[in-house]
Amino acid sequence: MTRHGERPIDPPTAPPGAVQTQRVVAIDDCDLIHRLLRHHLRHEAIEIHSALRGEEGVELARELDPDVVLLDIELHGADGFEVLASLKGDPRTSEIAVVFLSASGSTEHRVRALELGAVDFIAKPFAAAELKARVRSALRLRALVRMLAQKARIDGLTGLWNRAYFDQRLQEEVSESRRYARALSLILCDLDHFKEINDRHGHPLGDAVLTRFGRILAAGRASDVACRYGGEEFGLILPGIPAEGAMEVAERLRRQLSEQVWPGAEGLRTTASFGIADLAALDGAATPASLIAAADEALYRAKAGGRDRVYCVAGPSTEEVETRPVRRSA
Ligand code: GH3
Ligand code: MG
Ligand code: MG
Ligand code: MG
Repeated sequence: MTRHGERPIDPPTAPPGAVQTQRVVAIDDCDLIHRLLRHHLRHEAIEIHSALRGEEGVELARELDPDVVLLDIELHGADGFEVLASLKGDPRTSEIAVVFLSASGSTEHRVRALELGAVDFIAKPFAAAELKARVRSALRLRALVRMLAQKARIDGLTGLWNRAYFDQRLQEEVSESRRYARALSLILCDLDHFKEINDRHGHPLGDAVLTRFGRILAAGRASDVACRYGGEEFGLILPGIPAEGAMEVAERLRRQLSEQVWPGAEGLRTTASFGIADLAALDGAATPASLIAAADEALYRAKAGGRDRVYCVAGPSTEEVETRPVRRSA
């Protein structure tokens, strides 16, 4: 599964230090060096891939997304500095930890390599122990950078994706859905009278309600993208799902939240209002902003209609629909 299947509350990146196979691409024009590297690193929990030419190494790095590149300076064709510039200049490979390998003891070379973004330098001929130690340190650094990048996209309270990720992801999903004429729906939801919950039962309980609702949102299909949009507002991006499907999803979420019980907070009922927009219901020039505006409009109507309900704004191809709790007569 690609990045698109990641769940924020079940991060794919193991914490630094955890045992998992990391990948190393070694780029050197000397076959003996490749054999030595494999020999010295044979007991490390890493996969090693080899390239004899710089261009080939860059291709391999794009394809394999390795954690570390071990890079010779003196290569036939593109030299190590050119290879480093290509890796750093491409967002797909710019975060790989690059360690230079070189027979040249030149200070100028080392300084230039570090300035261009390499993280370390190993002098040839290398001792097995130093090679291992430097490769491990580069792998640790890479794991930390991955973890920080992951944290920067996650909401600290609920563990859902945060607003920054929501914006980026919605942009990607809107352009992909338009390109491949695929369905895409957006659900925006807002907890009802949440200020009153905080005021009556205290902020810690308010936080617990946010967290519980976050769990409910995250329990859907792996391809759904559940985000905390801000405060007590949440967004659910549903790739491949048209309005009717989104209505079912939202209705299920609405019911689940309203059925929650809160021991110790007598009389508390938690509900939310839901607004749905379907990309296909917007005109040809649909953008992330117009999709959000349509879902927001629907959410406003759900609030105005009495809260604890799901509303979907009509478009050329969708009916205006609303679902609300079924009230049993006494
Ligand atoms: P409505 O039904 O119209 O949405 O009313 P509301 O009270 O939910 O809306 P309002 O915008 O007036 O209040 C939202 C409240 O959400 C106010 C704010 O203090 C609270 N809130 C936002 N973020 C957090 C948080 O992280 N934790 C807690 N406990 N409360 C939060
Ligand atoms: Mg060489
Ligand atoms: Mg609000
Ligand atoms: Mg609210």
